[in-house]
Amino acid sequence: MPKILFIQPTQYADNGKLCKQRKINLPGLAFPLLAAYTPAHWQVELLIEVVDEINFDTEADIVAIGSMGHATFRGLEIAAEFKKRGKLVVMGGYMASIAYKEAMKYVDSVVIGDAEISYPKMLQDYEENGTVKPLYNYPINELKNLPIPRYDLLTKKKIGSMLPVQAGRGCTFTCSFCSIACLYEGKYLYRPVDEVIQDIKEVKRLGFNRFYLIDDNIVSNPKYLKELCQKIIPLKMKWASQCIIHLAQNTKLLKIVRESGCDLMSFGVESIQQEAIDSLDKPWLKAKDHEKNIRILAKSGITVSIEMIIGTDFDTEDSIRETSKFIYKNKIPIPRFYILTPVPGTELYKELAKQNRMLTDDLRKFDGTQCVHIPKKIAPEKLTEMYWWINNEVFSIKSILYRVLLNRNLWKNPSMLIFSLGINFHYRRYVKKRVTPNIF
Ligand code: B12
Ligand code: SF4
Repeated sequence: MPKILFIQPTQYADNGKLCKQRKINLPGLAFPLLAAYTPAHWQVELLIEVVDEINFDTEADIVAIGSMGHATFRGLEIAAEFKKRGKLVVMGGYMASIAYKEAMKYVDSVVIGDAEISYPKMLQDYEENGTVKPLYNYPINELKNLPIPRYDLLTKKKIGSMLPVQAGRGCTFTCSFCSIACLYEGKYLYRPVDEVIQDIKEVKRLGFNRFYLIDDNIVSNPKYLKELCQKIIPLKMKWASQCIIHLAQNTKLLKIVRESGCDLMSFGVESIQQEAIDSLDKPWLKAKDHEKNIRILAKSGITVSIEMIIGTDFDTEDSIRETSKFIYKNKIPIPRFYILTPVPGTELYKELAKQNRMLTDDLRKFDGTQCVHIPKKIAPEKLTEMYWWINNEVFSIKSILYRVLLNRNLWKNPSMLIFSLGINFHYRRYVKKRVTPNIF
């Protein structure tokens, strides 16, 4: 019986050690989904390195490695070790897709983007010829008839309280810094509502009352979201996702989103300065509306998680201090920051490279915690210093207590209050270790 070993690598911390956790709260869906596409006569194993140890003496015929952000470098190390042992190694996921020419130097095969067509073709090639092609690139044009993911591969592990379910893939917007925009170029595909519901029912059957709806902007199609929510309501589940903050402005949609059990959403508000937002090709996002939108969402009962970028050409030491005040004043329960990182392949990278403003090509440094370009109004070293400053500031005990414990909206939902406290202290620990407060 042939065997495939899927590996989701972890990343390195500043001290050179691998990031490990007791459990994973938000597992990715790629491998459980690919496992469901694997013919029944194949044996499948999944290792998620943040909780599992890698067995380099595996009897697997193919080792398939994921590439999310800077964890890719650990992935390449793992690939090298398996190659040394004569294994056939393949790679897929965002980073390998965007930088496929680089990835192809290290592995036997790279799958670019969606793998629904490519992956079965690759296994077939292996069975017929004992080997695979160096590159598979078969984009899909619809997201229909996906099999139910092999959730059993996740439930065997130490995972938290939710499982992932996919609604859409890609995004209708094309923000200059975004890997989704780079890969999907404005394409947004969504699954038929009933297929999404089928997966949610499976999650429920497995004993979970919460799921994470994977979609880069779940309000892209309000009609679709409304129908989906209407069908989620009878299932009595809780869910989280991410979307543009404009959800706050659609009262009817927000109401049904809440009724369907959504209690946590992540919003990319990027910056408190409009010029900075405009410079990221996101002019439809209005900084002047941030506070009002956050208030509406928080009052509706949604726990607001926001993502912000520092290091645009409009950032200064002062603007970063103002950003910290903005988080505090608006009692944002779950804030996250990244240094503007021009990932090769994105419009932002092309622009900065053309202007000779890239400081390094060492992709190991592209982890969102180090400045790798030359911003106009702040020195790169100062920006990196301010990144850790703002994280230390917002994840200080004083700020956590004020934003979370003294947050009246969170007290209406004690489980989200406890969840938010837990996440904040978790991020605080990561910041102390100088690791991006994200993996959880
Ligand atoms: C869930 C998630 C997480 C989870 C789980 C991570 C994990 N390791 O599994 C958490 C919260 C921990 C996380 C952390 C991070 N994430 Co994340 N995450 C996501 C999210 C929201 C969903 C991923 C998912 O399950 N998608 C559903 C599956 C079905 O789609 P897919 O992953 O694209 O997989 C398909 C294909 O790409 C392909 N495929 C994928 N992998 C492989 C591997 C092989 C071998 C093959 C053949 C095919 C293949 O097959 C699938 C079916 O077609 C995505 C956004 C997104 N839209 O995907 C971001 C995203 C992937 N994350 C991203 C980033 C940057 C990170 C972090 C680096 C953030 C940070 N600075 O810390 C960390 C890295 C953590 C780590 N060590 O791996 C970026 C990736 C950008 C890039 N250039 O690589 C994304 C795209 C978000 C974004 N908008 O920028 N993440
Ligand atoms: S709206 Fe979000 S997911 Fe869509 S392109 Fe912009 S940053 Fe990326």
